[in-house]
Amino acid sequence: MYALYFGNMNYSSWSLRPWILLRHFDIPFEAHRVQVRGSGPTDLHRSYSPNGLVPCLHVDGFQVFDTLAIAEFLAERHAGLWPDDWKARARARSVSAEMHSGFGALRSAMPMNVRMKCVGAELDAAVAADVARVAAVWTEARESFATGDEPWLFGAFSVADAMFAPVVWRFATYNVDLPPVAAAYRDAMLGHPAMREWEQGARAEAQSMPAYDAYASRFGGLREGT
Ligand SMILES: N[C@@H](CCC(=O)N[C@@H](CS)C(=O)NCC(=O)O)C(=O)O
Repeated sequence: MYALYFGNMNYSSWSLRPWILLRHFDIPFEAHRVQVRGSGPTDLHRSYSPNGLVPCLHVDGFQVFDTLAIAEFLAERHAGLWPDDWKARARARSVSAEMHSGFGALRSAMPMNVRMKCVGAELDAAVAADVARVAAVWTEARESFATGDEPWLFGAFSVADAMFAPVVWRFATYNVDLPPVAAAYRDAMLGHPAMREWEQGARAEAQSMPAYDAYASRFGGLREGT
């Protein structure tokens, strides 16, 4: 039996990735939601996660930590988490690794904050470059590798979709303009039942982190009615 230790649904972007993967593939798990502080590793997290961070997956008590390792571990045990075609699979792995190690400007300028819907604002050059790269990754995946009718990056839902799920929230939250193929993919992801479930979970959380909520002022304030 799996147990997933994950952070606040509103703020913990890394936590969303294994959570949506488990949900999409209907893999049962015990959910252990913990509070993140918005900083680095802590002794509290070390009590259930060796690197002091969430997410961490427990498998019959054994701890698998770091998002990409959790995804690879699950892909070894459950069919269909990576695309079947070798080129699509290689590209899905490349962009998942790129997401895991890159996009620092985007990540620090737009922390995930699912509840917060901003008006939007012009992006600085480094952030705009990251947004353009994500849009290019999504567009290439959809146009060159997605087969069949499903709307996900490589056709069938894969680890790559899970890796970019928090970026979908960032683009929606901070109202970032996207080219058409990337915008259609964002909208498909926003309609995914597990993304809706994650949003409901985020909205029901009592904890707020003022330092992150303050980012709204850099993005034109909150949209009316949100
Ligand atoms: N490289 C790690 C990053 C994990 C990470 O930074 N997790 C954050 C939450 S999103 C955390 O646990 N921070 C400690 C805290 O804020 O309390 C991974 O891929 O899982």
